[in-house]
Amino acid sequence: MCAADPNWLHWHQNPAKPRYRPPPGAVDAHCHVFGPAAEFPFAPERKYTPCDASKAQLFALRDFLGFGRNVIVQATCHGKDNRATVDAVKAANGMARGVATVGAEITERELSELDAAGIRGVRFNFLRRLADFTPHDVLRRIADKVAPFGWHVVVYFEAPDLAELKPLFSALPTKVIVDHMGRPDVTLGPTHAQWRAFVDWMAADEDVWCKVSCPERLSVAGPPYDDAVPFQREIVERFPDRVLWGTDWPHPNLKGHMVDDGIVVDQIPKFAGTEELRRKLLVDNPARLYWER
Ligand code: 0GY
Repeated sequence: MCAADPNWLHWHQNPAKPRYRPPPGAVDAHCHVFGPAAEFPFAPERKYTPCDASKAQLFALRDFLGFGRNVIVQATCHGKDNRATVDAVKAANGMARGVATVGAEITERELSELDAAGIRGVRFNFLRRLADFTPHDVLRRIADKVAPFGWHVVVYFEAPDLAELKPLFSALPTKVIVDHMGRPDVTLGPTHAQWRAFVDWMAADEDVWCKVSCPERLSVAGPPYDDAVPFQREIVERFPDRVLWGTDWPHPNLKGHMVDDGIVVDQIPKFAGTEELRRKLLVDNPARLYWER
């Protein structure tokens, strides 16, 4: 099954082999599996219907790009039904961890089962086109439930919404991992108050981590997405121990052009300029967050 919207592109079938070779054990810390719908139906409340993207296809991409591990993140099209994510994490034999989406009704027993399967966090989506916002008190109750498991909270929001959401996020009893740098408007440039507010928040709160991912969603210049690099570089250099990176495969909701996963891998050395920064970004940080407790 694939998107009904004719402008929505299928994920890249033939990505370039990256010239950059990630270090051994490198983690693609933001990717998804979609269905297959025949086995794992999409959520009735979803706001988009993606193309199937199976665990076998994800693992093949991982190997092709030179990565060793994945963090598979529940996407909104599967709602709170985490079966596809859990199935993929289990099938990876320790080479994947997962981030789930749950409601406040989740029980300790269900959380234990997810934990045993390899889930290490819960995700909340604050993009209006993707999901209905979780009320703040509900998010807080869920965070209180997952904190004893050593899990973290993953949040996806757009830059103009940070001011309103920041007090909620900073009061949580867990680490907070921000998807795609909080989606800055790159046309405003890295000196703009909106981006400074995000960097200042990271500087003030050591529990905030950031995925320097999705240049293809932020860029207006197009591939190889050089206009996103100053934003990625600033975060990697200032907060080298609190950054993650991911492909975002299979890139739901992309219109205009489909990203080539090889090109985003080749972008990594542009914003993580040393071996040490790249090792922290791709190996040490995700290993600490997802494989050690
Ligand atoms: C991403 C980005 C998007 C989709 C989702 O959960 C989702 O559906 O996060 C998007 O459309 O920007 O991280 O996959």
